[in-house]
Amino acid sequence: MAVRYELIKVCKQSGARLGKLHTPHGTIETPIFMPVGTQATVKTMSPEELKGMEAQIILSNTYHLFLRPGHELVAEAGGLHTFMNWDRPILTDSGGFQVFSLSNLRKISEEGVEFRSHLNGEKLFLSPEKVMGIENALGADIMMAFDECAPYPAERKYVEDSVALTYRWAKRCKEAHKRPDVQALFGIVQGGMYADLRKQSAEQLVELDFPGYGIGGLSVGEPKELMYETLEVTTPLLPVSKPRYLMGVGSPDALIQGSILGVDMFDCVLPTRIARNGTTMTSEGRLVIRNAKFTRDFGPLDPACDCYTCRNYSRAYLRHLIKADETFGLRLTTYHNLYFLLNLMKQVRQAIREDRLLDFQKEFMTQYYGSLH
Ligand code: PRF
Ligand code: ZN
Repeated sequence: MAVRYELIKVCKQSGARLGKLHTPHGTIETPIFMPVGTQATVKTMSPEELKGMEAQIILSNTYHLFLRPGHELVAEAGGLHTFMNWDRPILTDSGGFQVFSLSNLRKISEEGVEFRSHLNGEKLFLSPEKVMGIENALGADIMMAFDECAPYPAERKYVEDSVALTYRWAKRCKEAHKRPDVQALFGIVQGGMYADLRKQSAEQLVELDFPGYGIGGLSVGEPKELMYETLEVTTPLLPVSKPRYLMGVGSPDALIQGSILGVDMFDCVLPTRIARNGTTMTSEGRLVIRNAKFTRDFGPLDPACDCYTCRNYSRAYLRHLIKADETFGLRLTTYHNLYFLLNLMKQVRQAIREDRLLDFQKEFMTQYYGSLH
């Protein structure tokens, strides 16, 4: 078995889980936020910088690396870890989401998905077997099964079929996975916002006995309350002894509430994406650094933050760099935003340790959103 989850404790106040996930490239502490490195790089950050902010695991994408530069090339380089010079754990998503959100002219069949590349229009095909071949070639510590993520809203009949297909594909993924001793394959629970379909999907996947479970199909445009309700009926159906990963979710409030509902892993492009247009996350909420009111603000971006950016540069300087389209500005805001979320999760883990995650949530929400939401 490539990964082993160790449950350290459950927060007496909130029910959140504190754990460790042991992988071939080291142990990560959970709940955890995983920075996204779609193209085998976390945009603008070097691996040394990621280590400096204490990133423990990063995520990459099968869909993108399959299109460019191709998984054979990454394998030829010695795998993704060597190719990108990152020696800590990596998780690869399967493309089950990207193929639906990015590619053109998708045709889904029992066999797989035919689509056109969003880069050059080339006609391509992905099946569970093909995706396992790609993820085995990339060599991440954790690989995700090929699933179908239903859109929101979606008719019940559509979601029923998508749950059934996701199950059959998960079975085929498990059979096609060549290196279960060094790469852990996680199944993905779907089911849209239908509680009974979530239950069906979770039961089917648990029966296949994966070393961990993704929770997919959430944060696809539904109201946040509905996401939490759906999550609340899903996590109790998953084995206590296995990690749960809420896919594509990473706003500060969702990281805390997701942890409370029993999630161990999160990823999201939000911190890195908004950083590049000058939006930052601070202890007092979002701050848009381009704003004219920061022209002569020579104080740090976030006085409560001790990251490299906040220790060394002013809001005025960051504003200047971002307005002048300077690369260094993108790097500084990206560094801070990632540090902010990694640090938030560190505080979440400490609060679980001390059985006070609900108190922490209340404090954080008041400070960050100015209310309890
Ligand atoms: N499936 C996969 N990747 C994902 C999702 C999913 O449902 C989501 C949904 N938020 C993000 N990334 N394979
Ligand atoms: Zn900072």
